[in-house]
Amino acid sequence: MRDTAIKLVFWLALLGTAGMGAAGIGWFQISHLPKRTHPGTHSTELGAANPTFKAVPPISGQTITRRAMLDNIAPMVSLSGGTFRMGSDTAPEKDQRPMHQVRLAPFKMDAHPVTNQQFQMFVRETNYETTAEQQGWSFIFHHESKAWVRMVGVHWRNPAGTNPHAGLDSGVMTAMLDLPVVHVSWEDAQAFCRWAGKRLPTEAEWEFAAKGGLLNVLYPWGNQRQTNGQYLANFWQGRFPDENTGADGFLGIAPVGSFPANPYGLFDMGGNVWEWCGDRYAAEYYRHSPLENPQGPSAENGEMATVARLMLQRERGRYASETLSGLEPVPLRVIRGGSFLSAENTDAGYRTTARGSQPQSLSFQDVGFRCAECNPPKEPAM
Ligand SMILES: [Ca+2]
Repeated sequence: MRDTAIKLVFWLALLGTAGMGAAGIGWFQISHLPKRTHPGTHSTELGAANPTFKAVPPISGQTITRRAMLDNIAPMVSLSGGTFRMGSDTAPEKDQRPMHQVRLAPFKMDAHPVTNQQFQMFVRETNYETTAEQQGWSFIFHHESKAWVRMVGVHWRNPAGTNPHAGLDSGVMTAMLDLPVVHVSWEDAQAFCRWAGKRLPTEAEWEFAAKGGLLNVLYPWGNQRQTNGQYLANFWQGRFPDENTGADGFLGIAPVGSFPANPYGLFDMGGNVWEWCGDRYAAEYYRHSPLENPQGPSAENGEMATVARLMLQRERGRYASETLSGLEPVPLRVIRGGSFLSAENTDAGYRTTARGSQPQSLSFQDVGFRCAECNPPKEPAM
């Protein structure tokens, strides 16, 4: 199944027959991330269907002070760069082929995904509103219907949709501070990075970092899913979506750094939350990506999620096109690392070479990000 599992396929349907008690709910089922969410979530009617694009805050003279505060709670790791082999000729997904040589300049990467505490700093300073907050919904995996649903009222401060009071101020509950921020679109991640004086990692940087200097390592922690009987990352044990054994100690998202770092000193490079990369996504990109510091396909060559593309799925299953009639074509951006909802029988996204993608203006309960920067630093280009 994995040869098709990593591909992004949208199904749009009415959920009125799915037993959720709310007719007219549109939903996507995304085959590479079929997941179960927290129990107790309830779907309500949809918000606006068309995500809003936002301007990012400009870099100001406050950046240096801000960086000092950020570095205190979010250290970065210096990576030497150099040459490595990217991709896989043996993985079932064709978008990982061919394995090819890449040479990277030195760079720095956040030691762990951006946390709610960091994102809260950003929001309090800028009054930034995320895509999910603007459009009024975000994606959650609904375990009863076994599908991804757009759930009203879900955003980074209310990730499970269970707190009706979330959002009354810009804060999050103390217990959430060390969790990776989720329900952030690629555009939200870009805005945070600009504010922090950083940028998103490229996909090549992400894979280089995940491998930790190990040759062709399957997972960031080694070549076996368990080490001495222990799981070294937060992913899904059991057959998704029916059984989540929590054998790694976490049924949902884990605080960052709950598991050992990889040899480069980077935490959570496999599992916990998917992470946005700067690159556009194209399944064929590795066939012609450059040797030096690849940045992903151009705007012309990157794949898009469009109404037309969704319409193509019409013959394959149930959907209601009406709810998305306002959608504009949106670039797909790379996501990496898998999440707490990634399982061996689905995407196994925690493999170092596994590629995922999502439309840049959508947000999900298991997609976050971490920042990178050139070393020595320079003005972010993205
Ligand atoms: Ca887990």
